[in-house]
Amino acid sequence: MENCLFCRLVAGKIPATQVYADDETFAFKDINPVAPGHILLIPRRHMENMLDLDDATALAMHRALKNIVAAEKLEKGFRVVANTGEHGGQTVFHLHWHILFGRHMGWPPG
Ligand code: DGP
Repeated sequence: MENCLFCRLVAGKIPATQVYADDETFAFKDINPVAPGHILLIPRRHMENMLDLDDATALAMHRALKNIVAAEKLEKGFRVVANTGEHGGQTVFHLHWHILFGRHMGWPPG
């Protein structure tokens, strides 16, 4: 999608610090980190949010997540967040999983 920020980023039209890539997914550092480690994992194919996620892409996202957790040595733990829709606080409407790590996470979230 031409007007989607993350589609443009996956296509290399917007610079990003890549941390992981495979045929179906792409991961990069968040431009506005809210934790010492803040990675965004996205499907290469455009889909708006979690509700659009098909089984095959969900598996690919989970596999990518596990690869990133291993590569980043996140044995102390991490948090995955998928802000969805207006009340969920989503601002970029291409599905993305925030992978947050490097500190203790508070609860409840804001
Ligand atoms: P959300 O609010 O959940 O839709 O998260 C969108 C995230 O995307 C937010 O944490 C900031 C990040 N972001 C927005 N624009 C860019 C960009 O151009 N590059 C990178 N690396 N991250 C971006």
